[in-house]
Amino acid sequence: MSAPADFNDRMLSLGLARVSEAAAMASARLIGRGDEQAADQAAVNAMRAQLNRLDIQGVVVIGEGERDEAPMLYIGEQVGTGNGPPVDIALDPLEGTTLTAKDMPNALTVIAMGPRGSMLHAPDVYMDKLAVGPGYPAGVVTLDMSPAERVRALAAARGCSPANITVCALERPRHEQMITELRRTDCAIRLITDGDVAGVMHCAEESTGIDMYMGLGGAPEGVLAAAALKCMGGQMFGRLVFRNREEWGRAAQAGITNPDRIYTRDDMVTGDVIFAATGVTDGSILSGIRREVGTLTAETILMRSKTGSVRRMTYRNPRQATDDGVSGR
Ligand code: VTB
Repeated sequence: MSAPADFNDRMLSLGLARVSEAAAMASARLIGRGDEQAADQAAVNAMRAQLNRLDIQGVVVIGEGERDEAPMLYIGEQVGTGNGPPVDIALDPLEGTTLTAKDMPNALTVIAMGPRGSMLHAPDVYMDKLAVGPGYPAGVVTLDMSPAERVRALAAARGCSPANITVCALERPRHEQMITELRRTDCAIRLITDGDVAGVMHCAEESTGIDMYMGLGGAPEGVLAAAALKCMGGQMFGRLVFRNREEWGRAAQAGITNPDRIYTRDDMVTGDVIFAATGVTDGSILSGIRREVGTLTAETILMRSKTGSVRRMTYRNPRQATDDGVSGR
């Protein structure tokens, strides 16, 4: 058997880009139509159809929920032709269904692939997340620091004042105290309504102006964000948050033994990974789907952790402007 780190990632990466492109193309006709579910389903169908064309023995480890509640791309679903390397797949066919339905910025389709057993099987609970971009000493900020301490530590490492630090966080009542504390440091806060995979990725792209991401969001999205940062560079930490016994029970079932464990980026994604995301609505990392008469154009970011390579690809397709985007021969 080949070493677990070698899963033909170089060849598979273009296929992965096709998968995320197809999902974005399919959800394009549902941008701004107020129907989250339809947008999600279109993305799921297209992603699944393309995934099943890849020569992999794929298993979805981060997906659209449990088998009973998700008709497709549920956790444990096998995808691919069955010929090829055994791989784990983490996906979110539409990260930001509300953003898509309301035509708000930063909706993405996201997918990551690594060798079997290389990704944390995160249950669908919250994760307390903290991320910074590349170039800082290890542990420059930690989950154990208070939000204000993190801002001061990052500012010191950057050689600037806290006023020059921008933090990104989900705008939620559960973050009120954190935001009040952050405000006292004089830092800037970019509040987002949804989509914290993009939120974390912002930290690794200087042009977004975001220095640090923090707060509670979905644990599955945390693993996807860790995969992205593993390719782009940067640090990420996550601690699962259980609101009740039922949530902890689900985590235990997924194999989690220590409820207080702090996962680093490399604990969440232990092997080499490839990652693709395609913009659905315009955002600070990717342009959204552009519709022109007769064509749809999509922008995809395609990355490999082994090499740290980051590609941006523009894909124009004349056919999918008229059909449902699931095709593609
Ligand atoms: C989080 C976040 C996602 O939805 O899961 C959020 O990680 C749900 O949080 O990026 P709430 O329970 O507070 O709504 C997203 O923002 C979008 O799926």
